[in-house]
Amino acid sequence: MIVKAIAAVALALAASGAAHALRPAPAACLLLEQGWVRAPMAGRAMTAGYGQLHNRCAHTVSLVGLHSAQARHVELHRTEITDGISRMRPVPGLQLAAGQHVSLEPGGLHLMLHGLQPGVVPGSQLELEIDDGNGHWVYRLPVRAR
Ligand SMILES: [Cu+2]
Repeated sequence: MIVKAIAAVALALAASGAAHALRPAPAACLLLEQGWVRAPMAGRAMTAGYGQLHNRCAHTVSLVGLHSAQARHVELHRTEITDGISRMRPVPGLQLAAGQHVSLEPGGLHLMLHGLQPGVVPGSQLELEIDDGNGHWVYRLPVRAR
């Protein structure tokens, strides 16, 4: 569930005077459903996040940016098995076709969070901001042991 849309709602509110009807805020194209973050191992400042990305718009949408105030940077990674060795590689500029679902799951595509703040522990929440080119959408993802 999207908990707030930072820029979009603020702009919509600023643009609507008291005498004008409130314009509907732009809607998110990309939704992250069932999102969660794996609690980092003790002493580690990185971890992964998962969920289902869904483009509910009728056109192709790019994942423009990922940010969290609780991590130095967030990127999209893909786990690949090469010669029996599991490696993770950054995936720049993911695009989803109209209506497409993409699963972020262990062993596949995932969110990679680097430089985590100390409070990211089981039972806490991590705020993740997704920029889909249509706005910045903020999610609060539960942090779980698994
Ligand atoms: Cu990774």
